[in-house]
Amino acid sequence: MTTAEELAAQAAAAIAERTGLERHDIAVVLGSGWGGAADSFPVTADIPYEQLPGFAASAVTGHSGSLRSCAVGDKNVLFFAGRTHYYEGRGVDAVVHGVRTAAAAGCTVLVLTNGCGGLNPDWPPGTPVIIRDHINLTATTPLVGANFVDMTQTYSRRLRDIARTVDPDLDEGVYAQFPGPQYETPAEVRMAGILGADLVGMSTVLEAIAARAAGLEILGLSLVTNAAAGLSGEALHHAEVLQAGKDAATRLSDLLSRILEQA
Ligand code: 8IG
Repeated sequence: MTTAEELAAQAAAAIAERTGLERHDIAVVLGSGWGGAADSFPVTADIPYEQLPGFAASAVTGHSGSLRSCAVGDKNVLFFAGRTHYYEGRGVDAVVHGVRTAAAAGCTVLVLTNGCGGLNPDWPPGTPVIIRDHINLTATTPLVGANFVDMTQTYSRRLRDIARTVDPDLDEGVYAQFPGPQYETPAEVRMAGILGADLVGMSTVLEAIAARAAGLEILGLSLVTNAAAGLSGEALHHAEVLQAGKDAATRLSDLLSRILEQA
């Protein structure tokens, strides 16, 4: 039996070998719309997921499936281009394997990005939002046993302040993870709003839980790619999600690079 931690240690060892770097400092998970945000940095290595223990090629259009090591200032940054989603049915360990690998590779800071639906009418598609807190609507967790992780400060005050220094226009919101893969009904979106959510998506929360368990400091950044179901009167399509990401690409990549320089 290989435990989840052992598998992450194997992946971290493979990363060290392929990059020639004993450790990395920051990990960034690139979600829908954020794929281009790593393109401005010098690449040390780009490793297809199939070549790393425990990783699988991504099934979703717009998620490419490789791990890139880049130099950002004096920091070594791991960019996970493509993530495993809970709805793929590979289990919660597969969903958080990248996070555990980042911790095993030495990272102390984790930037989780995603594309999501927005509940606030002030946030049209293409608006980046800082995640202030989250609601876990998946009815599961990557943690097993009496592991009572404190989630009071899941999303780091320090990193949120850096993000807002970089872009004072950024708002903050509460992100709720639904299991997916279907989008919400309008009634489910209203429910999420009543519960205190501003953003609805299918990622990030399970990863944030595993990251806090591993002691990582987290920054969460959402790109609102669509109004949540029922708010715009229109149906939701994955194509509009991809288009919103393309339209926002320059702003997102500027935002992310300036945050990483200070993180
Ligand atoms: I991009 O409206 C994207 N991902 N659950 N709802 C959920 N996930 C999403 C949405 C959305 N948009």
